[in-house]
Amino acid sequence: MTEPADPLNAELLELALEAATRAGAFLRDGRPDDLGVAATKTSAIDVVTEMDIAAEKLITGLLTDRRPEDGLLGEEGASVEGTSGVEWVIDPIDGTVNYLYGLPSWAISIAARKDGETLVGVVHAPMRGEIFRAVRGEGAFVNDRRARVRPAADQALALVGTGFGYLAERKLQQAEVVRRLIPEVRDIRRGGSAAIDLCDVAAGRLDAYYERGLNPWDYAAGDLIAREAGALTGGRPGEPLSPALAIAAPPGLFERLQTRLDELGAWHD
Ligand code: LIP
Repeated sequence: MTEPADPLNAELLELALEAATRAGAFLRDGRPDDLGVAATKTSAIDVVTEMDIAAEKLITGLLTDRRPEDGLLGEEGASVEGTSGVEWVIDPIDGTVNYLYGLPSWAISIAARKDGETLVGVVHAPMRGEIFRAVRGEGAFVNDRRARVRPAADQALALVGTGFGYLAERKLQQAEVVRRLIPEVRDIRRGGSAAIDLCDVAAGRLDAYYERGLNPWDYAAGDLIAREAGALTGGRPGEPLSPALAIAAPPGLFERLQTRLDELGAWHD
């Protein structure tokens, strides 16, 4: 693996990789057979396990030990204003419900941002034995192979990933969007981890992905990885990828899908 050109990016990437791999081993090898729900958030199905909380502590502990001046934003409560300008955006388990049920599609997502720009992104999917990584301007990789998006497919031939929220009202609208879209594409896939879905676009395993209602920790790393692999990412036409709407696809397909999703109301509940 070639060293990133910028020494700061090299340090941030090395730290993100170390934290993600250590958390991945802990989560893969230490998952209790009787794992249960430790708490819920926006609804009874928006769950947190003891392993989410412990993994975030492991990651933030390592990052703070090495770079105490950095800011932290984590799904399970890490929130530190830093003084260095660098902020870590952490999802200790993206795909928590999959992890809770013992399904393999979950990941650790760690991104480093400076002045609002994502410099480094790492997504580690331990049950797949895969680490996706990207440094801004230096391409995206899955393990040691370069990741590239698939050539833009016609929308009718596109395999499209998506996901659903935790509130019934939002899920109703999301289901209506899928009902209208599914006859217009090859098929739909719902993997349960936005970070992995974005990386699968980067690796050419999905033609496109979209979802409404993500949090920054779900997409910060995967967005950079997808863009560095050749995807366009964004929200409504002219808007950046955000919790309102996240879309990722190769140029050519991205614009058509973005227009269609806007017509179908994928951006609102
Ligand atoms: C998950 C996202 C996924 C979405 C799920 C959930 P979490 O994040 O990665 O795309 O469909 O509802 O929000 O909660 O497992 O970190």
